[in-house]
Amino acid sequence: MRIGLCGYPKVGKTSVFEVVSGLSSPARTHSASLATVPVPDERLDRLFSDFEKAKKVHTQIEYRDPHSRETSVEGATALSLNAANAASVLALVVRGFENPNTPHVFDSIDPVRDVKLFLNRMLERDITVCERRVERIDVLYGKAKSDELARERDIIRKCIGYLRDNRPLQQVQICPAERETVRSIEFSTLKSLLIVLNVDEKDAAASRLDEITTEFKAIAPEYAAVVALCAQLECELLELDDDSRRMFMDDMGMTCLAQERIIRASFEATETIRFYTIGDDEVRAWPLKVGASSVTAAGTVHSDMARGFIRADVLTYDNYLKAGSMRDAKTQKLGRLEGKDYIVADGDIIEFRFNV
Ligand SMILES: Nc1nc2c(ncn2[C@@H]2O[C@H](COP(=O)(O)OP(=O)(O)O)[C@@H](O)[C@H]2O)c(=O)[nH]1
Ligand SMILES: [Mg+2]
Repeated sequence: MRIGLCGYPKVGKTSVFEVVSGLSSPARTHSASLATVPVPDERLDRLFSDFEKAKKVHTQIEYRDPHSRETSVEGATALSLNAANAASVLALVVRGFENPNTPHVFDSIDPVRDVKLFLNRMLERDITVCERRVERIDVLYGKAKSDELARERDIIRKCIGYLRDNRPLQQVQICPAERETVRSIEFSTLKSLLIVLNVDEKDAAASRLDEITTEFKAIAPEYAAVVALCAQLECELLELDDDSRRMFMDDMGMTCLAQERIIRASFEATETIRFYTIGDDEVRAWPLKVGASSVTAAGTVHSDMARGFIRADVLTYDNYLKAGSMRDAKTQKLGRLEGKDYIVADGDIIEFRFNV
């Protein structure tokens, strides 16, 4: 699961990246810094403490922070959207902090305005990408007519209609078959959206962050998740030892570190659930798209398991807790066998039966 940080210059993208990566030294490519972080998971912790396996494997998220010296609004926007290709989530960082040393590109602080403007840019970008593809299809169609191309062009034209109506593609119904037909296009408005509001030091207290988040959710696009933090303070906190950090946080009215909140919010923005497997040497959490079937889940673990799929032995996490242990759940017959069309639920503990 990949998340691309994007936004205007000097809003705190790199600071937010440092917060999520916990200041550990990230990998660098020529165009971006990359950090892979585990998604906190209480269910996995509990399962792990029960099974005494060698390894605990969390679901992971990769964050990308594009390197950019680009200072023009146009250039920086295009660059950050292009850098997010291959990411399934955009983390749009907007600025709520004042800092006279680094003025905002629009000279004033107005995060609501910035979200609106950036969303417009995303819509415009998607329209441009669509129009380019239609031009290309016209050329190809002129050479050799095909139903496939005609269908693709129809779907793209429909998308252009939505986009011109100011509707991000996340908010319209595109069926999986249509999505598959236009898979060559990286729509930015089809990605999940997490708005990361980088607030001023004076707004860093937990109660104030809650207020701001609630206010922001009301004006943000319906499909977006919202998380607020003061990136500057959070970076400073990460450098302190535990005791000093606790004192500093108490002074500022901060209750928990933003690192965990951002990672959780990122995961929640992706419409992904987690299922669990207990292997010979590891207890593991796996990400899965909401609505995916047990055979897709099997394929996530290993392609052989999907190919030779027989049954999924499913224990819900609630039943596991009720029984208190896996063995008791087995003797009480709380698990059930499911076929390949079973829609996996968040928290399912699954043993796949397969034969290859
Ligand atoms: N006062 C204040 N300054 C911040 C905050 N977050 C970032 N900055 C500063 O703003 C400048 C730009 O931040 P940076 O993370 O490099 O932004 P980017 O260009 O979006 O990657 C840096 O000088 C940061 O120290 C914040 O929460 N409060
Ligand atoms: Mg940066």
